[in-house]
Amino acid sequence: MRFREKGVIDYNSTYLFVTIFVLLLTFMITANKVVFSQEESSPIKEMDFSNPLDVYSNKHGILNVSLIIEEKQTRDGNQSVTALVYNGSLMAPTLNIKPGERLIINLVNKIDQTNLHFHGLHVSPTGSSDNIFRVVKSGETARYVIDIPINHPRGTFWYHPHLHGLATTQVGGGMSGLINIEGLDNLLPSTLQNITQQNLVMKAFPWSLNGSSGNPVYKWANHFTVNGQLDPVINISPGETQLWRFANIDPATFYNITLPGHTFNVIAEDGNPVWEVWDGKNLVLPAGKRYEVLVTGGEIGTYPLKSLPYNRSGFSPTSEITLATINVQDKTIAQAAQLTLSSLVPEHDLENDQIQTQRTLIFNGSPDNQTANRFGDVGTNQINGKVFDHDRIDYIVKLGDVEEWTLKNLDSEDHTFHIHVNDFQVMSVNGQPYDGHGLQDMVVIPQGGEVVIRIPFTDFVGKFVFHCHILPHEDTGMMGIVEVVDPFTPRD
Ligand SMILES: [Cu+2]
Repeated sequence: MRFREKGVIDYNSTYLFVTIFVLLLTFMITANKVVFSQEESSPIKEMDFSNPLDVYSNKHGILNVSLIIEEKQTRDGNQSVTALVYNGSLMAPTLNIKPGERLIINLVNKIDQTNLHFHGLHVSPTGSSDNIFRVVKSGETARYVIDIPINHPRGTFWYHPHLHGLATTQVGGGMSGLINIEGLDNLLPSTLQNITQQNLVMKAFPWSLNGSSGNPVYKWANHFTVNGQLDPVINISPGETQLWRFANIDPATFYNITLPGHTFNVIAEDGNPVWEVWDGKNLVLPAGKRYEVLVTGGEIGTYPLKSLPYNRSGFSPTSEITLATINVQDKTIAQAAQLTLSSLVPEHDLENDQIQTQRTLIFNGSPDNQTANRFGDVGTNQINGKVFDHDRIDYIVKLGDVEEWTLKNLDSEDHTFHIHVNDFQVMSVNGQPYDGHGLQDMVVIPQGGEVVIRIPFTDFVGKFVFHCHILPHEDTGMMGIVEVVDPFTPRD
């Protein structure tokens, strides 16, 4: 379904009457029972697990969309499940927009307080833009206006609520959707510009909100969906090259994906086209991570897109699971594309940039300081011995500075690092120099290890956050605030 601007249609009154009657009938049927077009493969009865709707900007360069948040009671086997959905579907709409355009969202909130974050976008963190300090109260409608810079990287991003303490249950309840900044294919050689593109959006269900003590708790999800479906079939021809967008928009699950007999040619990471294309046999996607890859169909047959066990986090499947089935079929004789591609954008290695400030951030859970939070978790997750405080600014950074941050993990499980607004380059992992392929907004901090990154703070002033993107860790304190200030403008 496309929300492109349509011309005026001149109905006569009979047509209009019939149209209104049909629409009313459709509404009455769907309002009474949420549509489930994928009943057999739907892990949760009576929820719509069909492919997400695609919405597009209009000819004036504006994408205007309403997101209505509702709570839906449903069942998973014998268990009662509360789902939190945008526009009635567990797969929220995919927002397709181009650099230089404006995204307007009317967020209609029919649940507890919430807000909205635009993960990975290089946009203003203030006012009605990507401002996670904003609170949208129950019953309120809030307007978000996001201006995408004309030079914004083309790639895959996503949106989700970002209210401290509620992020796990709201994202886990279903509230997350994809943003595609269009035009990545235009950076490919002409022979690859019209290839088939597919989204592979990973989300695990259900994250129950129902706790025995009356407090909501999250529980381990056991259904791993791709595009809202269990084990969907994805078609490709032998020798055909397709562009796949992998996105993990789950609150905490780590995936370690592989496709036997095939290689992923990574052309973008976290929405950043790479300056050096690289080949991966398997890709690790912690919650929040995106990779865009070229895949070329192998010999005719069916292949499981698998997630292999990833044992360095408490939030990953412990056994191998099949996420989707890749069907290589000889439907059309594809012309084998020449994958001589080496880069999509000019290299800008921050290795040679002048570093203004170095900082060290220590990530750890603190079992000695156990306090139960509202989710029933015990323990507090901290950065530099401090839990998140929305009234405390942890770091003040000058606009235009490049900083080097050393991220240390003292725990016996992996954490991740994500920062809003400005992406970073990974310089080293566990003391070994890292050959960065471009910028990224997510990195795994290995258990007991350390990662050094460099962050250019460009274009936008204001307050925003950095945190572990395992949302149960963020909700229990593993988050801090940075404020970017313009040294040439006096502060209030
Ligand atoms: Cu963590």
